[in-house]
Amino acid sequence: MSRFPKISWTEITPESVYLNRRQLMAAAGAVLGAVSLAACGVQPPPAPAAQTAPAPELPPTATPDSRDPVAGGASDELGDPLNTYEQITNYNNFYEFSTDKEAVARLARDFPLTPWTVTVGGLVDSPTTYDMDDIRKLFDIEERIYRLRCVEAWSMVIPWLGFPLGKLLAAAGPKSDAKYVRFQTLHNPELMPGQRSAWYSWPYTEGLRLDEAMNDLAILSTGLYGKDLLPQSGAPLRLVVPWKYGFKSIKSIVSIELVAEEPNSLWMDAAPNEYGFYANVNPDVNHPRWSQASERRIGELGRRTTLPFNGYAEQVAHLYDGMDLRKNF
Ligand SMILES: Nc1nc2c(c(=O)[nH]1)N[C@H]1C(S)=C(S)[C@@H](COP(=O)(O)O)O[C@H]1N2
Ligand SMILES: [Mo]
Repeated sequence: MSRFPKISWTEITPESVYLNRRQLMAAAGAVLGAVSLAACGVQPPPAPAAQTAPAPELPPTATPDSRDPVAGGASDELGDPLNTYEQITNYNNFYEFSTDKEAVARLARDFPLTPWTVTVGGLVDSPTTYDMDDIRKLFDIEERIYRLRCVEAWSMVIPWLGFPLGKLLAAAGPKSDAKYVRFQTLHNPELMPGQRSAWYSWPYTEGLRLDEAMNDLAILSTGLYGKDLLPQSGAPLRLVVPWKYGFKSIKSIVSIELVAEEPNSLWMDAAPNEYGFYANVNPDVNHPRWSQASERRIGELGRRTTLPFNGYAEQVAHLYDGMDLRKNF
């Protein structure tokens, strides 16, 4: 599907030297160990984010002609302008650093990004440990302009750099009993002070059904606005699933595991009545404490109507044929 333009990656990184995939696999070493899901046994109290109304918003900071020159004047396929680099990198949900969206960038500034490895394991033929250089060499990085719709009812338009998650999964070779994909963020309370909070079942985990994960829209992102990701955006590698609420787009991933059963997520643990496994953007199903019918685009006054599947129904609605999307929220 090429409704999204490819950018000339040569402008961003030197011509890649492609590793022989088998050499890489051989070098990758041992299988991902069994990662135990944080089962605190204790039911964490409802999350702060889940207790407050939709968070206060940034004042509009940009006019259309102050956009970053890298993608100057560009818009998404609906004609909506991109949010600015400034907005995208200074208004972040990343609870490992802070629950204050405007404090995350500062608190994450010194988060070390090297060395960084991502293990791909579980029910796969070829378990692999990648470092970020491997990933940048093996997968063609392209630009994808996507809307990001937070469950708190704000949204942005972001020009990501990344590659289809499905390509990485195909390289691992899912076994026939693999039905879901489970993602995990780094767990290191020394580097991520928010992880000292006992309110959540760290590390942050998320999951997708395998067919969702294989959909071309689901990407692993390494950058935005033509630059490598900054820590606050989930560097060095984060998921972006544009038809689901933003919390599914897990940041700073260290583990991707193919599993047989529907995995739990941090948000399902924290407030199962508020955050379901599917979390598809759905204006017809309200959050228990606020409406999902409309949203505020950061940088704009007023509200916009929220679109089913965040405007990507044509590409993804078929994944849910026959499902009750009120029950499977
Ligand atoms: N590890 C981790 N990933 C995360 C979060 C988080 O707190 N921790 N927040 C999620 C939420 S609620 C949203 S809306 C998006 C925000 O992404 P952005 O800050 O790049 O806009 O990241 C998601 N991924
Ligand atoms: Mo969110």
